[in-house]
Amino acid sequence: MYLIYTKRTVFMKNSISLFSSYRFTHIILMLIVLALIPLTSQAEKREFDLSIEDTRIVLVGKRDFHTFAFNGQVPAPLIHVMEGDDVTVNVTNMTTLPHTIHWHGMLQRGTWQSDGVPHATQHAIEPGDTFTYKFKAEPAGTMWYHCHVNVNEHVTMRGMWGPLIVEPKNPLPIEKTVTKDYILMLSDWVSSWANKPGEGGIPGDVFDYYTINAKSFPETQPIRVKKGDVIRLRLIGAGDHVHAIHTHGHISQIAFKDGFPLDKPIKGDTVLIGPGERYDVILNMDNPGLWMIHDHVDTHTTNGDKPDGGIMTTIEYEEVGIDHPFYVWKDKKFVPDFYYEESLKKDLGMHNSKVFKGEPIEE
Ligand SMILES: [Cu+2]
Repeated sequence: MYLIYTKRTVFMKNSISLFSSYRFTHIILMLIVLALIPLTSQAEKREFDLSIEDTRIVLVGKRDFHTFAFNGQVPAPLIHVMEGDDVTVNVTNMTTLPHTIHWHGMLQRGTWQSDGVPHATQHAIEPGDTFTYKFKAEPAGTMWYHCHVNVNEHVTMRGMWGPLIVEPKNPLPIEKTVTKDYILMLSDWVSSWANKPGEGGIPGDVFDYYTINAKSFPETQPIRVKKGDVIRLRLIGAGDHVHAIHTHGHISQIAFKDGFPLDKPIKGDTVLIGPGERYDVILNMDNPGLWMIHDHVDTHTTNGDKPDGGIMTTIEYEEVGIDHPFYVWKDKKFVPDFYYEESLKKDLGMHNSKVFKGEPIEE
């Protein structure tokens, strides 16, 4: 009995000293955590205004399209925010048809009524009305936004889509190596509906134009690099077709699917991307030359009934230059920001881009 008592006393004494040292450590840790809170979890509040406007854009040559363009541009403005930010977007519909915006990829935890689906989460925004979306930017990654009304027409051939890039709080090592960042939104168009807003997008439609950021080759733009660059291509399937994006002369490392990092990047030379999907592909620029990037669905490299066109571009290395007699773009006027590469370097926020601005259509 005495023995037991002694053991218990010793045990209790040890427990008390353990407890107080534990409590001391605990308090110190709490103080450290409290001191770090303003640095780590300061969610910015960001508020943006988007209008939806009847706008005429040109895909290539004389091939124009009546679109319902966000802030009068196709693709829509870049929305670039930090993971965890509180985002508010006021959307004003200046067209004659109802619309919504779905924030594709956002989890909308606790904000399901900002998911932008007519008949499920809200009444569609009627002409002349404004609707406010509020959500937390999560998860991080390459996301996008698009109308969710009559998607077969509004998304497929009225240009109602744009990039939503949510920067991760803790970027992966592979992301930190990137020197140049590009967004490529892929879509498909049916020219017979080009100037019939409110119609189109039905089974049996004949798709005959294919675009990157709403332009068909040769009116797309090159990707200009130098040896040693590491480029990130953020591919976004914004249309109705599957695309097989083939890059010549380089190893494509698929590092993210729908914004989520893969445990190990998948290496390849062709990336198959379907409607709604995103793939972030990282490539080391280690092979100076002029190299094609194109859709390997061969009919997607035509404009109407004529090759070459559609989803095609090139990687141009500074080291080899463009002054070669055979090179299709040797005299081309270079337009920076065609892949949002300039906008992505700006401070976080929403960035309109003159490159994508169309002509207003007066009713
Ligand atoms: Cu719409």
